[in-house]
Amino acid sequence: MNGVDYSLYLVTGRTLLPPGKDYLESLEESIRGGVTVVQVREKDVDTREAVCDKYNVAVLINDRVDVALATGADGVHLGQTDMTVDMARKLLPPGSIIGVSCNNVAQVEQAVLEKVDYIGVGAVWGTQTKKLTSPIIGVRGVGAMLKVLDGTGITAVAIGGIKSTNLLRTLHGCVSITGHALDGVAVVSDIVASPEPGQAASKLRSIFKQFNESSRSFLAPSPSSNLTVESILDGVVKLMTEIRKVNPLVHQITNAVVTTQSANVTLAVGASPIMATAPSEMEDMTRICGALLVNIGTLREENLNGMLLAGTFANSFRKPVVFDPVGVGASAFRKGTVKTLLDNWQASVIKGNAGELAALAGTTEVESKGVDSVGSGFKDPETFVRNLARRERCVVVLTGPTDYISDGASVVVLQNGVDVLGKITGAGCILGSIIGSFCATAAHTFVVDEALKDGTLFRGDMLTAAVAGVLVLTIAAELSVTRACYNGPGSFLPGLIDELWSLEPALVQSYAKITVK
Ligand code: 3NM
Ligand code: MG
Repeated sequence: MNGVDYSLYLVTGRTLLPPGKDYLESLEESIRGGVTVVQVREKDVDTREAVCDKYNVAVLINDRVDVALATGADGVHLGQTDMTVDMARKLLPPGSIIGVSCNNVAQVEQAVLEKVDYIGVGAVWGTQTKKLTSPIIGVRGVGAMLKVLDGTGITAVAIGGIKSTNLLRTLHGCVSITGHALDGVAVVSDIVASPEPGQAASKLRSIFKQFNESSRSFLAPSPSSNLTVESILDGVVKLMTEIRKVNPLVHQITNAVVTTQSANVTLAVGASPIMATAPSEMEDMTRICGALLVNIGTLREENLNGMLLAGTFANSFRKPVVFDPVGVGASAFRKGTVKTLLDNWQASVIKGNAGELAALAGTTEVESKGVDSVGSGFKDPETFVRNLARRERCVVVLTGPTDYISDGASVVVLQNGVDVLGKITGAGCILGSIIGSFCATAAHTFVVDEALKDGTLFRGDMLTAAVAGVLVLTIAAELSVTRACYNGPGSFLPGLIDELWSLEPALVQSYAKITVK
């Protein structure tokens, strides 16, 4: 059976049916709601489900080639410990579909060699439905597996804990650096355990459709393919003018070292800070704010839940999220936290120094000492930021003597700044607050209700917002050291706040040392 639509792949699970719900009734409702392919995964299965024939939906049998043969099913789904693909192919009629479960890149490579029809990638989230025998991959681990399928024609669905509440994050995050996205998602409990399986299926299907229509390309709303220095600087000037009119609220979960100066800097650039951390107020905060900043400096266990909730709510309200993985390389706790946070929600901008971004990317090319980067940085910083942006599916800002900003297509290179920025604490952290302020401004023109109707995870031009943040901070810093009262790091910081307060857009346009690659 060719031309199977894998977009919504239902795996059956009789034991999860709500009390009083009949198995075939639930199945029929879910197919009417939008399920496109069904895998029968029952311990004592012996029938092909006639209801699937009625709606012309492909039926695959889990594991049991004998049952597939006896029932005339369209194919089988094999786990890593089930019968081999070769053996199944010998037993099944020509043209039968064969899919396998894959948990890592090596298993995908094997599946390619065996020329399977599709793979099920899982578990992508934690699940109660099946006792897992392999590690949870996480949304951000799926891209590397999909990349192996480039040019093979093999389709891929993700499975494990996928629900309507995390589907958009799943689809947006499960994309390779080459742009290879999922062909569909496989679901058990979100449909089967629902008293209204038709509605559950229809909700999942419509999110999938919206994703395909609006966010399948790398960054929504528009990848930066024809950016010029002039167009970026025009955008920066526009944001600098708008920020004072919009006065956006920027919700910041940041660290104990910089909280006051981050709030002051936010005010100085024309935005309003709110520094809330309690989990129980995260929904209200993200609802009213224009953007969220999450900074993991001075990380404490009791802040994790708030960070997790804030980012998740921000995604669901389509508010930009700026993430600052301060000192991520310094401890296993910070590394694990960054993985958990980024697997759960989509950042719009990730900002870090070379040591932090190297740790985030899992390379040892640049080392860190606590929160500081050691050595001269990456050999090829442009390729590094471009690939990290593609992998993390967001804008990446690599700070240092030269700053590199990429959305996965273009790389903007900025060379403003002064050494004394490295002699005050939290220069990087205040940059996060300023970028967050411009992201809020860039997203402001989009009405939330309108945003929620489509599959875009965040709105507005996050690349220009990040460039604006870096230019505004570094040029204000250059001006601060020329003041008559400047006398070193102590007088630098108040001078910087004053310069941020009075900075004219036209000055930024003329002082910017910017190139676009
Ligand atoms: N296979 P739910 S996870 C059947 O990782 C199955 O291979 C998995 O159920 C794998 O959608 C899983 O309820 C269960 O989380 C998925
Ligand atoms: Mg099996």
